[in-house]
Amino acid sequence: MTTPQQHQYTHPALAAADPELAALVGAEERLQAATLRLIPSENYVSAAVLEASGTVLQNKYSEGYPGRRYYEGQQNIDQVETLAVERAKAVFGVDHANVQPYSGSPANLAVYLAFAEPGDTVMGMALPMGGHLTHGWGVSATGKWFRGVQYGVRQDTGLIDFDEVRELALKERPKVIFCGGTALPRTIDFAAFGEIAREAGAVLVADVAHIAGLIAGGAHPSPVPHVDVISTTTHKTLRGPRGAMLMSREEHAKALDKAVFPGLQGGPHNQTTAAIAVALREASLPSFRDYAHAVVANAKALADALLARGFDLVSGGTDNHLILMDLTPKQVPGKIAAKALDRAGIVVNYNTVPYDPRKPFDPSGIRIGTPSLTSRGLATEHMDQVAEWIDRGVAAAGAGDEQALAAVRAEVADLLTAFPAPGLPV
Ligand code: DSN
Repeated sequence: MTTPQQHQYTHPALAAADPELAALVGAEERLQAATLRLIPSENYVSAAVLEASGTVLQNKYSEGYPGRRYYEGQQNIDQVETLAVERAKAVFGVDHANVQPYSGSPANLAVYLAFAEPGDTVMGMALPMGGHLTHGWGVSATGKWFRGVQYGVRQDTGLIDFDEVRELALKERPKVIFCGGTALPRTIDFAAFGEIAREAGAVLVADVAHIAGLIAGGAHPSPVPHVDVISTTTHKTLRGPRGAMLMSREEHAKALDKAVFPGLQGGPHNQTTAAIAVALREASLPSFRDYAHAVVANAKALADALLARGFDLVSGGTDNHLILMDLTPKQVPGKIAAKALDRAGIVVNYNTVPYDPRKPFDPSGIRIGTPSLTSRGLATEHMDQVAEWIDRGVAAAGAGDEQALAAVRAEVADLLTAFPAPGLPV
């Protein structure tokens, strides 16, 4: 049981004012330090990003945009937001950036508000194929308020079939097409999507939330020459705070800005904007390029080590930070494997695989990725060990062997002591 005193050195005011909450923060710090975090959409932000997101910028209202606010006292806030915007433009090579969306789903909703009317046809990748809820999937507002048509991947290859995408786009004539997703292990062919969107007369949106850091670091091709809008969260491979950005050519700047505010949101979260600015500064440094390439090298090495142990990887491997595994051949359902791995100190999420015969809440697969372990400094030479732990964990899940899971947990924690996580107390 954590006592608040153990953590007073990191959050003294919090520990004094609210020991119960401070204890939970301390427990989470220890959990993040001692476990191998493989959820591909998670990461460790730097201490500088953490500090920026916990500043007095929190106290300020600033509806509007720099130089055009509805509240006074913006002498510093305007500069904070301008820094974030200018850094986003420089890192991604775009004309325009809006750093105010609260997160990825509101950012995508703003895109619809800018370019479509309720009832219009919109197109994106189906959620169980690797897309995102907000790409027009039925249970999301985007699938309820718009007519969502969905493409997928081929069953035999696990890859997007561009003949199918073209045929669907030309038949359905969507106003907006989304490319990108949440469980795509392969490079996104933005040029192919661009050609189809132009033929269909659609606005093309690249949702690069998962791969934004890889793009910034030159480890994934940039969508900029091929798409109308780029939507991204800032907290995945980009390693910033939980937030989002919309980027575009100048011609779409007004429509996007108007959609974010006043279309959907009120005051921007200035402490988050500041932390985004810090993360973007970090992303402009040579060390970030090394990190982005290391994320991919680690994922490829991990995929090879898993394949060597008989794991079935969707599309046969990975080009990026993410690996999607179908555990059917191992005869362990994804949820049972994910929960057992959690007990073994390896944090993953259960996930549908394309054409999954099981349900989303009890699917066949698990999804893993290498951003967090790379941020801790683990390298390709460690990936065989990681694959071995996953293999033992999945086997122990099938056999109900809690002792084996505990043994893996101890080994994981032991290795990780040599790789302190950014932003966490040592
Ligand atoms: N929740 C994010 C992910 O894990 O990929 C997508 O929104």
